[in-house]
Amino acid sequence: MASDTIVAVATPPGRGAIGVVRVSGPGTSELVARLAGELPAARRASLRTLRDAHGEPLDDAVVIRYAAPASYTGEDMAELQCHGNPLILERLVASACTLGARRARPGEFTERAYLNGRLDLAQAEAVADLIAGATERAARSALRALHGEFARLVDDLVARIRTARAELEASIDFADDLHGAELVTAQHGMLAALCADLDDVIARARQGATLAGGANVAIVGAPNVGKSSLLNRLARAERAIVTATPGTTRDLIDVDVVIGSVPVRLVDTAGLRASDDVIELEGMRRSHAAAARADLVIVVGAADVGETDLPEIAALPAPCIRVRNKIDLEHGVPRVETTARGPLVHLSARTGAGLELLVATVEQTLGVAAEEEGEFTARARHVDALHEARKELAAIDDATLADTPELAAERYRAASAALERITGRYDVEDLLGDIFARFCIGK
Ligand SMILES: Nc1nc2c(ncn2[C@@H]2O[C@H](COP(=O)(O)OP(=O)(O)OP(=O)(O)O)[C@@H](O)[C@H]2O)c(=O)[nH]1
Ligand SMILES: [Mg+2]
Repeated sequence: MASDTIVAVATPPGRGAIGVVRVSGPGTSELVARLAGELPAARRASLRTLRDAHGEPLDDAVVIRYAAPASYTGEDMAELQCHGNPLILERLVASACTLGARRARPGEFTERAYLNGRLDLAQAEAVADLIAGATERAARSALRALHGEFARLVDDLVARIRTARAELEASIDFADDLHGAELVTAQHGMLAALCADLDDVIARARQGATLAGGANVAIVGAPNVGKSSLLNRLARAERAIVTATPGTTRDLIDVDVVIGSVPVRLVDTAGLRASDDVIELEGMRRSHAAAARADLVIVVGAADVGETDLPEIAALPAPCIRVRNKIDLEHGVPRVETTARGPLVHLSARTGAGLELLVATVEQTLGVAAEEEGEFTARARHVDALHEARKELAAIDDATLADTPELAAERYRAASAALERITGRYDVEDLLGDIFARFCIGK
């Protein structure tokens, strides 16, 4: 438990009908009693005139007090609902500081909730995602993560890894209890099921990370194919200059848009072609860099420009969607073609025909096509930790199990440690309990 009491304005900056000041920590009751003249009952909305240390009235406020541990942070807490004037709120915070509180750091209320076991780490992160959610779907998914759906999946995997490890370690210590081949078969079964379920969680977490954190999408292609026109279409604003002159865009132009249900940072780039103009060359260098950084690259060609080969694009690590633009010039029909080099969307940035097909293809390629039951938001660090655990499990093979079970056990330990970093539950080893609980007394 923290020993100091923190205070902060909890509502957004600016004027509004109501502004809320939050207080948390052991000094809350005394502080509220000083401000409100007496201590209001817990969990009841009480109208009080708040006064500063000199008895000067600050504001009339609705005071709600929470007694530890039944509060967001797990500590004594109070919410003071004032009139939403930033000057009033600032005076109230300053008065609280005079009376012994200190200003909270960003996220400190949630940090305390985690430290006091009210939330696990993934849930604490979901709180931030819920607040930041750029789309309705992201907000819904963040709420599911906050309700612990993601943490439950991780906890379940950790429990199963521990069981597998406990059984393996038991067989090391009591070598004659289990026949070697039987052990390998049993471990095989557990490992296969674990890896399959872990892969499923990885796919879902990756999707959750895209929903919460968004994706970087670069638009590249030859000059004059309509890259900037496409960006403007998707941004629903004339953000980039469009002209009939090839080589119009010289620098990177990025806009934040929502494509389908994904927050996307969309980057328009300079057209790629042979050139000896220094400005254009620098622009192209940036185009390549943007494509290399992107989570998804949209490679644009056009009906009137002819097929241009961009070999350097083919080598990119990110998935590509190809676009054939300006189908209005060839009386083409909007459609998605499946090609050996990935999906090819026929559309017109000028008329907007086929744009919805591009949106759907982007969602599909980013793996967030349809909202799924139980979808949750996640972070890149969660995906990394899941991959790390997967790598450890993948390294446990028959030879390791049979010849060096200690090494296999160590890999199990590393895998669960990686997973427990997601929820922040990685602490003391209680594996011994796990092991011996599986034996009967006297054995
Ligand atoms: N008919 C038709 N013209 C288009 C379409 N999209 C873009 N254009 C035209 O194509 C020309 C080039 O468009 P831009 O969007 O500037 O092309 P860009 O790929 O950004 O070109 P650079 O910046 O030079 O690399 C402009 O005259 C646009 O009006 C389309 O769908 N149909
Ligand atoms: Mg352009």
